[in-house]
Amino acid sequence: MSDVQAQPFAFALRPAQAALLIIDMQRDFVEPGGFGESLGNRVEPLQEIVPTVRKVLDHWRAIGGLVVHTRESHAPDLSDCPDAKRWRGNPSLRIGDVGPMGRVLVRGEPGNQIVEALAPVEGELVIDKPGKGAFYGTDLMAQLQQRGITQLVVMGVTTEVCVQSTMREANDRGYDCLLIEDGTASYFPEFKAATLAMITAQGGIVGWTCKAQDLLSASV
Ligand code: C5J
Repeated sequence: MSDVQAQPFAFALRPAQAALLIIDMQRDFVEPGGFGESLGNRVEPLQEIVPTVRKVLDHWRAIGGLVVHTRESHAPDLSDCPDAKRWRGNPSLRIGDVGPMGRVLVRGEPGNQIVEALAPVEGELVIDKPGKGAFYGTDLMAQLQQRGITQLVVMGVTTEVCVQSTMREANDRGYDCLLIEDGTASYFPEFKAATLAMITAQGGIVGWTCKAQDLLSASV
């Protein structure tokens, strides 16, 4: 067990029972021309975290830890995409429409792939999730239980949407979550800051946060 210097207090990491969970680092959200940009967002804040996410990923691979990647995605017939999600707002591209990287948020399309620098390797889990939380409509919990995982080290995008939703779902299922502050990003920096604050408030009501370097220094 290693104590990671974290907020609101040290996180007692047990690497053999911890998974690295990387949320939705897919081209749709991170690259220009994708869904995120079509919603009017600047993708640069998401691109900026890629080197840090890669550094932590390399470290986790080196210590032999379980890596789980998620992708927000829907079946080609959109049977798992509620109308309420598809028809909300007035975006230039809706889920399922054809954009510069293929059909938006549809499984198997180019835009739905994890960005090249973080591409999954053999032995890593890839969870396709139709919702914002990674536990909804997926077998993530069963996969974690099979491997004796009780702690989640979390990175990815976006901080206040899929990352936070996943951490809250994980809380309700009994997992301790440590979010890497410089390994997560939002299109709205103020939402990221608010999310980090609300996660650690009230004695870590949702979980812990730390810098990537704090994790790297502790889990050797
Ligand atoms: C969004 C996500 N922002 N991965 N998805 O719709 O946070």
